[in-house]
Amino acid sequence: MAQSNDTTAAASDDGFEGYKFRIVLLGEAAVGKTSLVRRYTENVFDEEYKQTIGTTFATKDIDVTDGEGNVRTVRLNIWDMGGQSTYRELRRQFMKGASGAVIVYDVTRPETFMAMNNWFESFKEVCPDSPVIISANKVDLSENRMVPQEPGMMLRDWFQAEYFETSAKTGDKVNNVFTRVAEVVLEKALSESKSPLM
Ligand SMILES: Nc1nc2c(ncn2[C@@H]2O[C@H](COP(=O)(O)OP(=O)(O)O)[C@@H](O)[C@H]2O)c(=O)[nH]1
Ligand SMILES: [Mg+2]
Repeated sequence: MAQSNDTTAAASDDGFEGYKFRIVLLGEAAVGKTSLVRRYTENVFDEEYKQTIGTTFATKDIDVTDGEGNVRTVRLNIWDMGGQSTYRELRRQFMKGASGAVIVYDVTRPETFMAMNNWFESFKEVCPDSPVIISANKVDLSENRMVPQEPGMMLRDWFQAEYFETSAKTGDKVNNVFTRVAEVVLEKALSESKSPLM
């Protein structure tokens, strides 16, 4: 299931008609990947850190306006990788077939910023054509912020990715990240599909 129907527009076994995209959350441990997914899909936040064991999966249907102004319902299948991400082969399997990635760092921990390039490279190795969005997370912790905006902008230019400063705690820009991912991957799928849908 994890690797099928990534950009399939036709009706499938779950009865959903429309575009479905597999989106992966990447980044170092405890940067807030699970929290961002939970904020986005359930609108909750938990202060307590529970390490994600295995991968978790969430799904959300959203209406996205395409480049021609048509509203389309898009299903995001959002995958959040847990602690096994240190195993290269598992990481590759996890990324395989992803339409896009959200790569996350924690603005209070520079080492998580330093690891961004590694995540980006390994994603591009597996999914060279899939877009990436950068999330500079935990911006609510302004007193403890160690990574200012400028290095984030450099990453954005380097990755040619959009950059959002997010807080899973307050919800700041969390919807923007996922809405933008959906828009970008939809545009890409539409521009690639030779025959029109339905
Ligand atoms: N203050 C603050 N804490 C956060 C934020 N996002 C996550 N956390 C906390 O950081 C810890 C790790 O979050 P988690 O989502 O489990 O990280 P993951 O390992 O990347 O999935 C948890 O204690 C969360 O409550 C945020 O935006 N602001
Ligand atoms: Mg997690």
